Amino acid sequence: MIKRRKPLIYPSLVAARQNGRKQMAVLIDPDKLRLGNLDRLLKTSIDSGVHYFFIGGSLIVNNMLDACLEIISDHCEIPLVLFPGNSFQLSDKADAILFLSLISGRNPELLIGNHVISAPFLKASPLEILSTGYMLVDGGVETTVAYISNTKPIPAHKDDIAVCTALAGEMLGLKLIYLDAGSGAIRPVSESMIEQVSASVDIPVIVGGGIRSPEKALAQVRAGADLIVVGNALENDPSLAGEIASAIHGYSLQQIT
Ligand code: 1GP
Repeated sequence: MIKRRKPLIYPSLVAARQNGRKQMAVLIDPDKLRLGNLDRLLKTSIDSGVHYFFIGGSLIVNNMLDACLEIISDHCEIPLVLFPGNSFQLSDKADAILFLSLISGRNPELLIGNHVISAPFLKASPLEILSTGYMLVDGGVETTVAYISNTKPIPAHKDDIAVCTALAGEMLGLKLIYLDAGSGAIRPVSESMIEQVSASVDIPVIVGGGIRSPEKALAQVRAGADLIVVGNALENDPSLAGEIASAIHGYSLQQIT
């Protein structure tokens, strides 16, 4: 049996939801890595207290996954969570994996098929398995995930569909809900949808896609997001990670005091 390196992530996500402490993950696509930018992004993330790195992408262009995980874990103790675009993006060099079921879509391979294929590898690995109801929401532009997954996102204004989908995911035993407008979305998930979904379920709610400013991140945590994911906007401006993390820490402090 391989020993886990770091404390489990799920209890910390649940505790954060219960006590109103909001969290932030920086999404790194290993295939879009430019080493200069990665150094800056790591330094900013460490200095500003980013909670997690999510690692993954929709395509495998350079097969940099293991190298990326090694570089990050050589620099810091921030937990590394795989956010796999497909069942090839697996590595036991991470700490955990979002075991995503694409519950907004009706593609059986992404609801259960890929999970069957990867289950034996994951069972034997030291990875913490975070079963996640992954919900794509229309972000105003067709995203890579929507195209590759061959699924339609939930229309941006259909809060009721999002609520029912999240409820069904929770009832099926999924441990997290991830509302994603998709990387590079023009229109992030609406505050109204986040508010209604977050109020309907007890499990932690992750929100990502198109977040480009501390103001938008704050609006989303105020609406009920427990964990904000930011990727695309940091590729050209790693310092933004620090600004968004400060805003989220500031909000969490206000809730506690
Ligand atoms: C995408 O939620 C993530 O799956 C992050 O989106 O890259 O637009 O920040 P961005």
